[in-house]
Amino acid sequence: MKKTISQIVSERILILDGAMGTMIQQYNLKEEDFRGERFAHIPGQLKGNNDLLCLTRPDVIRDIHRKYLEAGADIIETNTFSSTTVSMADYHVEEYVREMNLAAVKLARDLADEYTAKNPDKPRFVAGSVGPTNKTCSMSPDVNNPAYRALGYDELAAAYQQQMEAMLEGGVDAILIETIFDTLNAKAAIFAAEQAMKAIGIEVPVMLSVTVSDIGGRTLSGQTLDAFLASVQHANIFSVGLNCSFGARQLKPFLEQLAARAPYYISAYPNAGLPNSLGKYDQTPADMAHEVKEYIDEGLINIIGGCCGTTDAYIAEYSALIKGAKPHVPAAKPDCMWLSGLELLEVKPEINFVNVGERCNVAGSRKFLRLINEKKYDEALSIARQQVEDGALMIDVNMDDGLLDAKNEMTTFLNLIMSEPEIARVPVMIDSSKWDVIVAGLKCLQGKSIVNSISLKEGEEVFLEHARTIKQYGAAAVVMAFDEKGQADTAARKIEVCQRAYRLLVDKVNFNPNDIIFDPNVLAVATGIEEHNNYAVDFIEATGWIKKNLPGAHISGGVSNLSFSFRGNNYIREAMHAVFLYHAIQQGMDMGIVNPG
Ligand code: THG
Repeated sequence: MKKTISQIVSERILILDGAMGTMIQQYNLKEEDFRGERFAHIPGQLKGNNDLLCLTRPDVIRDIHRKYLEAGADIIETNTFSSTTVSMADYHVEEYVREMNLAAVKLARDLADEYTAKNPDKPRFVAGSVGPTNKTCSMSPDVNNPAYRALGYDELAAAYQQQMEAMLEGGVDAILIETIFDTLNAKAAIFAAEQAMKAIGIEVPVMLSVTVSDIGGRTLSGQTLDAFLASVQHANIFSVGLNCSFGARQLKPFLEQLAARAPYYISAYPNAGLPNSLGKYDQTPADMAHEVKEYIDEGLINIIGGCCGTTDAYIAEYSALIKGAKPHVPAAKPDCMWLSGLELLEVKPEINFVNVGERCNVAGSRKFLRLINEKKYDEALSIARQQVEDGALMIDVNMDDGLLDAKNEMTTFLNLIMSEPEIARVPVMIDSSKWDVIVAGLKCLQGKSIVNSISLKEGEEVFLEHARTIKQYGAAAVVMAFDEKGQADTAARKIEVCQRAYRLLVDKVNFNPNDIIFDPNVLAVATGIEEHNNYAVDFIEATGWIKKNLPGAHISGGVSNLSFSFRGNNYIREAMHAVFLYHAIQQGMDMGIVNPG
């Protein structure tokens, strides 16, 4: 039986192939080569549509794969970087996407198998190349309309799923989502990979490779690598790494950063140095090998290859370098909650308390409601910005108002936030009692967010379904102490509901316990009704119990609810909140929706 990538990767460093584009250039192909007779009728230019060569000049692609296999590559990538309807629409050939992927996989598969048969001790693998497409889900192409998106999450995920289903049918050994410049595109690809694997009934490892666009080590969409890791934490990932961006030397500090934190195998396929003034890469194979050797000597990697400018001559250098080298040992999984916007927010015991800004809530702020009603988004954004300036580590966004199109407003506002780096820095809590509003929100955010909220109000089935969806989109969840019988008010009821929800989430959904945030209901006290007077104490008691008995789970609450009876009297309200938090934090409350000002 041929060993799988997963079996071999812990034994030795694997060699991935080099660039496809650079190699294709060497064949000096013409428009007729790309077009063939088959695509004579397609308008516009087809030259440059490298993926189409799988259909029109398969001999060229086969030749390139063979060169890389000869050079010692363990893994070759299919020539499918742009083979999605989204990218192929530019060339008017989107209807051929499935066929392109099937043909591309077959070319690589046949050759890989041929080389494996020749030397079974060195099995060769095929990774299905999945590029970021030519559009971004997190940014607007229109400077005058920052809420606009040229591509939506659903459309992109559907395109990826079509591509990946063909790849799986063709027999790839892995799916490689590469040159990630926008984490939201990557999340749509991960989502699609899971759907495709389910539909086809074949599971293969999913590999991720990010490209950083500046020396600060951020993606084009502005995320740090640590924030990126939080965003994809929900997925079943085999390896993560970096490609393109820079040469091996310039990439190294970022690779170190990934290798130190990512609980996956690490890959790298840098460019052949930095491009010269003509855009050409002139680092020699020996120079590049010298730089790559540092990665290997320092135990940073498991999979090494090449990107722009590299050829089989570069890849041929690697066999000698990896001989006897120790593969990287993945970092341990985090034992705390990771959240992210453009930056990482790690919620660990040493962090005393996470302030979640409450003011971007149409039900909690008359001013915010008015601004959204009047479509004064600039001013509405300044409320978000002010909260972050005042120390909010996250912001809660709620558009639930009977007279608003909540789904639309949520999408617009979250898209706008993404264009404001000072706000987008922090993670978002998507607050709605309407499920479709929450899902719409999840499709806008590249970071790892919190869904606010789910509960057992409508029974176990709906609860489990919502939890599974949240997990699939990669978010944490606020779980309200609410069940079929209603809102839990006493400590005993709060404990009963939270314990039941915890068991369902952990046992049935395999939800990460660190991603569960219980909200045992901060209810208003001193309302004049006697039964309400112990509500705060009940919350605090339940908090202590949950913290001790439900490992990993966090505790949050809407603090301002406590003092609703004293609306207008902020002096009293603030004093009540301070006393409440003093006791609740001692019992383990570690998050709270508050007015950070
Ligand atoms: N748990 C969870 N989510 C929540 C709540 C909760 N989301 C909403 C709410 N409760 C928390 N947010 C607020 C926001 C504002 C106020 C209270 C809770 C508030 N607002 C002033 C008032 O109504 O007096 C606003 C005055 C104004 O500026 O208009 O008190 O419990 N998971």
